[in-house]
Amino acid sequence: MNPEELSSRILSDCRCEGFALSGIAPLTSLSRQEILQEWVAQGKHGGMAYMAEQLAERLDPTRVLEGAKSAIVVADQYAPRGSEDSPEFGQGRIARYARGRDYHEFIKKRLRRLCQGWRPFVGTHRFRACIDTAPVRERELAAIAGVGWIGKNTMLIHPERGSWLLLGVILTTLDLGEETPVPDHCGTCTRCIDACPTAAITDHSVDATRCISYLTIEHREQIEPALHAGIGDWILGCDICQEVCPHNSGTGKGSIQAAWKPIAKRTTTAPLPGVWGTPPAPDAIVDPEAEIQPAYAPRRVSLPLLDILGWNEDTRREAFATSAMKRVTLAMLQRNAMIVATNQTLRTSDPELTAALVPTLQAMASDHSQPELVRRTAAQCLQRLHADLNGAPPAAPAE
Ligand code: B12
Ligand code: SF4
Ligand code: SF4
Repeated sequence: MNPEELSSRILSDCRCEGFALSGIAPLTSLSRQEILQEWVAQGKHGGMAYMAEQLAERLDPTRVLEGAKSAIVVADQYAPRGSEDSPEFGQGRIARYARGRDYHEFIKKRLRRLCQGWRPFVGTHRFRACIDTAPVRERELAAIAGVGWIGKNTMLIHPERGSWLLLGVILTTLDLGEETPVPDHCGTCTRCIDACPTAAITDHSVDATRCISYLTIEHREQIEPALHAGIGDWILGCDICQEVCPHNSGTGKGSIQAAWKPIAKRTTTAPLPGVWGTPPAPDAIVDPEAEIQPAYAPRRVSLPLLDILGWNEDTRREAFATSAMKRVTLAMLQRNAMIVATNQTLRTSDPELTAALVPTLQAMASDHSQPELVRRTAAQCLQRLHADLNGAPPAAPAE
C-alpha cells in the first residue's frame, strides 16, 4: 500500500469514529519552535508549570514517540456556528467546550481504539494517542495537517466549521505524506483582539496570565483585583474571542470553502464503516457531517452563583462528574462565583442580589474554616462593593 492509500484509509477510519475533521502532518514540516520558547520565556504560561517543564517534548515530538514521522490530527465540533447565548442574571457562564461530556476522555478513548485497529496492519510501526495533557503542539500540527488556520486569537479555525473545535493527535512512526496548509483568512480583522475584556491577546499570542480561561480554570491562587471586572459573567472558561469571530457566525457558512481546496483532498469520503474493519464506535455518531458531536450537547450553560457559595465537595463532585469542569476545585469555583456575583451586582445595582451577596461575603471572609483563597477573595469582593456602591472605606482584608 503506498503512503497515499495508507493515509486515505487512516483518515477514513477517523471519520468512522465520528471525528468531523482529520488530516495528516509530516513532522518534518514543524516550525515556529521559537514562538513557543519565547511565550514560555516571557512567562505567558503563568502557573502552568508543565508548559515549561515539558518544553523540549513540545518542541520535538520524537521525544514523545521515538522515531515519530507523522501526526494524524482529528477534530470534534462541540458547538454549531452561530451559537449564541446571553448571560442570565444570577448565573455564571460556562465556556461551551465544558458544557457537555469531558472531551479528554471521549477523544482519548476513540484515539486509542483507532490505534488498536491499525496495529495489525502496520508491522513494527507504532502509534501514540495524545490529547491536551500530552506535550504536543496540537494547533501547530492541525494547521500543518490542513485542518484549519491559526487565527489572531490563536484558535485553530476551519474555513467551513469555524473554531468550536477540540483537537486530538496520534503520533506515528509511519511516513504518511505531505502537508496541506489552509491559507489565513483573518485578513485585516482584529475583532478578537478588540473584544478581549482583559487585553490578553496580541497578534497571534495569548498571555495566559490575563486570559479568563486561565484565571478561572488553571490559576489556583487569588485573582488580581484589576482583572475582576474583565471576568464579567464567566465562571468557568471564556468564549468571547471566538463569539466575535466572523468565522463562527451563523451566516456566510461555506463561503470560504468554495475557494479552498486542500482539505477536500485530505478529507476522504470513503464509505462507512471502517475500511480496516474498525467497528463503528457505539458511543460516537458515525456521521462526521453532523453539525456537532452529540456527546457535547450542553448539560448546563451556566451555574447559579449564590448556590455555589453554599456547595460542599460532594455537591461539586456530583455536579461535575464526567465533565471537563472537574478540573476546577471547590475553592476556585467559589472564588470565581464571588467575582462574577460582584460584577453583576456592580453592573445592575440590583438590591436583592446586593442584600443576599454582602452578608454571604462577610461570613465567608471571616470564616476561618474556609480555605484562604475563599476568605481572601471574599474580602477583595467586599472591597470592590464598598468602594463602588458606597464610596465607603474598604473592608479589612481577611487575615
Ligand atoms: C496551555 C493551553 C491553554 C492556555 C494558553 C492558551 C494559548 N493561546 O496559548 C489557556 C489556559 C489560556 C487556554 C485557553 C483556552 N483553550 Co487551551 N490549550 C492549551 C494547550 C494545553 C497548549 C497550548 C499551547 O501550547 N500554548 C502556547 C502557544 C505558544 O502555543 P499555540 O497557541 O499552540 O501556538 C502555536 C501556533 O499557534 C503557532 N503560532 C503562534 N504564533 C503564530 C503566528 C502566526 C502568524 C501563525 C500562522 C502561527 C502562530 O505557533 C505556536 C507554537 O507552535 C492546548 C492543547 C495542546 N496540547 O496544544 C489547549 C488548546 C489550545 N485549548 C483549547 C481550547 C478549546 C481553549 C479555550 C477555547 C477554552 C475556553 N473556552 O476557555 C481557551 C481559548 C483561549 C485562546 N484564545 O487561546 C483547544 C483549542 C482548539 C482550537 N480550535 O484551537 C486546545 C488545542 C485543546 C484541545 N485538545 O482541543 N488554553
Ligand atoms: S478566552 Fe477570553 S480572556 Fe482569553 S483571550 Fe479569549 S477573549 Fe481574552
Ligand atoms: S476575530 Fe478576526 S482576527 Fe480574530 S481570529 Fe477571527 S477572523 Fe481572525
